[in-house]
Amino acid sequence: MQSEALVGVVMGSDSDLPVVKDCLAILEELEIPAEVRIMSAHRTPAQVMEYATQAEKRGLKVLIAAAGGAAHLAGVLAAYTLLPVIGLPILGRSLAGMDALFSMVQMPPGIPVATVGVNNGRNAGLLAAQVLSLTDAAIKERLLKYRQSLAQSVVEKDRRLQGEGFRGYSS
Ligand code: RP5
Repeated sequence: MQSEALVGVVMGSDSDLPVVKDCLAILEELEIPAEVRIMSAHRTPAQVMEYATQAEKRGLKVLIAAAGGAAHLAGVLAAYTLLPVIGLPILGRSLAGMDALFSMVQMPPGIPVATVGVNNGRNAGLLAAQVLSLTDAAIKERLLKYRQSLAQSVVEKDRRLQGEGFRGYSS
């Protein structure tokens, strides 16, 4: 089925949703159509394969894979598509998220996964937006405005710090 979405966000479990929400929120803020699915490299491997092999034909341009633990989701998606795959490692019940981080970032040569920090859903969305901005001037413009707003907030904090001093300043 053809998709309106440009970004396909896949998470290994609904327990990943609190982090994935940050990713979906920034995509929404940047007006980038995205779809979100629950699929597991371990529990529903056939669906993951089907999704990845159809993704490009359906019109998706970038995939984001969120998973925790022995997080193979991003790597398996990447194995079945030439679309760029962004890995979003989720902090699990042990090992401080290092298990998921290494599972994604340490892909063997040949099948890369562009991995963001543990639980950094916002960066996963932004990186997807930057990929899309290479061929979409409107998205690029919105990303530039986003960067300007980030800079502005630092400038305002500094101004407040200078006025209130470090003892009076509350972050
Ligand atoms: C991974 O296992 C999921 O991405 C999730 O982060 C983790 C735990 O899944 P649940 O047991 O909460 O469903 O596949």
